Amino acid sequence: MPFEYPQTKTIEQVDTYHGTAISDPYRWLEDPDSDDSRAWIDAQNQLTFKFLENIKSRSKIKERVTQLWNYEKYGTPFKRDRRYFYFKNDGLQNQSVLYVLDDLDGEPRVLLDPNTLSEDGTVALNNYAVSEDGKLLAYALSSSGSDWQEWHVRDVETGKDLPDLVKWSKFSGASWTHDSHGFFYSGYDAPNEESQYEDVNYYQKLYYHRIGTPQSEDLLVYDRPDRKEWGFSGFVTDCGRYLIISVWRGTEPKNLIFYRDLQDPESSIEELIPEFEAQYDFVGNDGHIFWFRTDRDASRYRLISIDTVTKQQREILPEGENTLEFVSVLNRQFVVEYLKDACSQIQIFNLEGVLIREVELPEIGSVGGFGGKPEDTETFYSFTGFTTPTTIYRYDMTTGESTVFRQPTVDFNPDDYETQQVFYHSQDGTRVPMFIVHKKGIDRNGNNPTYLYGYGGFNISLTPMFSVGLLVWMELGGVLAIPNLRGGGEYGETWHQAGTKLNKQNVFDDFIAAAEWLIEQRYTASAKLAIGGGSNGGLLVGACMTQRPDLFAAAIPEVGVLDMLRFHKFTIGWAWCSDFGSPDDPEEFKALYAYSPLHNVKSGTAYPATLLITADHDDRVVPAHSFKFAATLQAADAGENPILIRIETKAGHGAGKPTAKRIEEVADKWAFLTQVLEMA
Ligand code: X98
Repeated sequence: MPFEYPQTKTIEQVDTYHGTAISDPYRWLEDPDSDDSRAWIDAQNQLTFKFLENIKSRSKIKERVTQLWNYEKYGTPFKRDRRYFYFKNDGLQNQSVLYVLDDLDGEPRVLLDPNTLSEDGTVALNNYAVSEDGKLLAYALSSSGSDWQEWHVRDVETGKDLPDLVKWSKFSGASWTHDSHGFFYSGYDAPNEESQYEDVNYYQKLYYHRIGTPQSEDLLVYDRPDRKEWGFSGFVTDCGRYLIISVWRGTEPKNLIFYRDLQDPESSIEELIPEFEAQYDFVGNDGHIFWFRTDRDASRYRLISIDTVTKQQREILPEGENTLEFVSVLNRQFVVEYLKDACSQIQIFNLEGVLIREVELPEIGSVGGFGGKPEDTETFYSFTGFTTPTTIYRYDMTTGESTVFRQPTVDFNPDDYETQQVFYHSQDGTRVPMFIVHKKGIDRNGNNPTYLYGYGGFNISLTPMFSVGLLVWMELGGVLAIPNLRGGGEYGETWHQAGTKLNKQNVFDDFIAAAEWLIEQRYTASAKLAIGGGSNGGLLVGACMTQRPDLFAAAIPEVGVLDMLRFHKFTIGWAWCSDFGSPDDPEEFKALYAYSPLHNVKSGTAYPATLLITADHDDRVVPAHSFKFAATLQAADAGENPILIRIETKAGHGAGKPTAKRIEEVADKWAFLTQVLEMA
């Protein structure tokens, strides 16, 4: 039986792009608050949730996800003065709780429990910074998953909030001056409240908030009314002397570096890297010698120093075979994370760049942490893999000894699973790595339900990680396949660029080639193959399902960018022109129009069973993308598969989503797939 979808009105809306007339009949869905849009959202959700509730396997899946999710999760501890701070989630708490230890042998105290801030867990801690003396916590809250942040300040000793409040901050951390008198942060002019989740974000400004004063008195540190696309992040060096200002222009991986000497009240802002020529990540400094991780003349990055007095640059770690991902300074040594075929490797070098030792890791996986101050001899790191729940290690920089600090117990046996990394060739011959994970001993009978997940953009690397959701998929007998597509950061900036702008089709070709390889290698068949991805990965899914509707049985595009002609008109969308190119450029328009999922839906085609996922407060990728794509697919589809859209309420792009909502969503996704892939 074909599906009966809600009636969706069409309007006459035609725009001309570089001589091509293109209609946009569902433009009215771009206003999520109109009566018509609200009625449409309700009707779609009713259809979707009715379909999902009727799936027999759903309650069992939800039960199992809940059971597995219920384990203690720790974050990596960090130290300020004599105090230790760490996050912990008991298991099913909607939001993790920030604890403080006044000294290592002391009793942990709750410093901030976001669960107390809303009934439903939709107020989340979005960012935070503890002052150098460990006495004050600046913390940013976000509501309903929005990117907007409100900064508050808490006294660590008493656990009480100070009256300070900073609003209309976005895309910002906080960095304290070492006198603990205040912190640097970034923000925007107050938006129109009615359209705050849609309006475009330009003209970011860098401010200093002085504790005990109202926001109206915050010091404007840097702004550029002549450069609407410039954004600023302010960072106080570990020595406390300098303010580093990194200037960004959207998600382009190139930035400027300015700095100011905070010791000298007469000092001005110095332009150390005055041109957008490469990426420069500030690593640390030894007086006036600043260290940077950079891709200047090094696609896979290298470590350099710049003498701010003589302006002389020196190379400390040259570009190597592996991608230099991250550097920190601890015990006056460099701790360096490399990515080797998308897996972490940790090496420690002295300040001259001489290798001291490697940190042995338990298996193929991903590392986080290694935070701390340049003089610290103790640090913490996390390790995770597809079947290894995140474990926290304490690391002694003087002996090189790792000891388990917190190891979670999760109700499954990792030995029942196998993880492998394969390499396949894409359409143009490029060798692409792919992780494949499944229960041990599955039959390569060409019939296993398979979830092919990708991202492919913005220099972001997909590295192994533990996820209860993915584990449940494998418990259901599913194969998990994650290729490291071009556009990602796995092999450096060249690999990233190979999946951007006029080369974006490479990303889709890599994903399609992964699907074809999995079929050829008899893991699965089209009838059992589902594709998924979120955000830029939602675009990936949208593009591939419209290019090859025959190749996949199911598609789950989450919070996707799907209208490639209008993405730049909402919130921070303009920032992604660095990867996508701009619809305003004739050549880039041609490339965008050729793959834009919304513009490549063909009437009379049978599309894979589709579950679009979005949320009403997603102000990173506005839900209009998913609304318009859903309406277009439903109108065009000639097959019998469901085309559904699930619109979460009081939720955003994903960050800060409460556990209860995450569990419901995973249960819905796997229930949908068990149904449409006919997994008995
Ligand atoms: C973003 O759009 C990231 C958004 N964003 C940030 C922060 N800084 C930014 C600077 C420039 C542009 C975007 C920025 O979150 C930030 C800085 C300090 C502290 C916290 C945040 N991203 C892309 C995205 O969301 C890719 C990943 C990050 N997309 C959605 C790309 C297409 C779909």
